[in-house]
Amino acid sequence: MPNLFSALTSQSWYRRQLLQGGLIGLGSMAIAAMAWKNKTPISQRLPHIPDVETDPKSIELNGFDPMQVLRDFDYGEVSYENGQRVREFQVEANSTTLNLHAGIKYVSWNLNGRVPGPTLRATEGDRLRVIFHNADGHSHSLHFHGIHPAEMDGIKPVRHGKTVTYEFDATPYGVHLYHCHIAPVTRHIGKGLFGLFIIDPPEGRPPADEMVLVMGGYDIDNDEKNELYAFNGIPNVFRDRPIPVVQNQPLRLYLLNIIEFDPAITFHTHANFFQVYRTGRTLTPSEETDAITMGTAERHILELTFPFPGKYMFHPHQDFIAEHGCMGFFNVLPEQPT
Ligand SMILES: [Cu+2]
Repeated sequence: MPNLFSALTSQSWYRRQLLQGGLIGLGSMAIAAMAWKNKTPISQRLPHIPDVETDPKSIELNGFDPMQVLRDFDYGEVSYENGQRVREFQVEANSTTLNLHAGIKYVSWNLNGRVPGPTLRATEGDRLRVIFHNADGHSHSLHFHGIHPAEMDGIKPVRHGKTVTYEFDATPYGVHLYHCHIAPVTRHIGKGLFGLFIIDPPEGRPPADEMVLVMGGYDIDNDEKNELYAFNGIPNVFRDRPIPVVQNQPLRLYLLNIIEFDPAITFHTHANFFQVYRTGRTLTPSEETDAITMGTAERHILELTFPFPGKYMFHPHQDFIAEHGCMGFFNVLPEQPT
């Protein structure tokens, strides 16, 4: 039985985030120390991250576990050049078979063996160096959203066995995405070649239990319609294994819609409202709602806190999509008395 309220785990997790984000300093350590004693407002307290066990069956069936994808941020290998922080990322395209449903095997094209690919994360102003190796049989590329020169836009095919380096500065802060941009893009994205690309503002954001939710669709029979949908790559995982979170604790969702063929969908949370930071481009929320409409490639930061323990559903309100795999629950665990 895992210790769901492991202070040590949460502290080390948060410290690691600070270190990897390059934000650590005496000030933030002081905030951390005070917050741990609950002497600061809830918005500045350290998050309690429930331990989540990896599902060996998911690894065996698909090569990855969507529950791991949830809170996994890749900060790259950090170095400094001429006073600028450089983050170097390794991304490899390949093909793997996913078990999307009982009896439905699907050959995905993916990045680093998972759908979505790694969540690349940097701070505004960092230099990004993304080393992309194409180990797959088809030509692919990595096209980043954000602002960068044309030659780094990632629309040229990278052939099987070739390696290219995309290099540019991280700007503007927000929640972005990257994806393969080889035609037909519907097919290359639909088969799994996409991921989130988070650029933190220089001043950071308040502590929260942060997680990644990527909504994707699968056109199993090549009829240009999706038959299955998923959060983080595998249908119904968070329906069958609700995401543990803690009562009265801020949650920050980095949410992307990368569903092809369906022009737009919504994202809805049960029994709660969330704050919306459109494209993550603001530090204060612009809207509060419980259902937000997102076209393909739209992404937002959503923040919410559950005041009551229990299981709460989340899903697109195009209910066909929810009923075909894009549905999950938060399992809100009671807050421990302090
Ligand atoms: Cu591709």
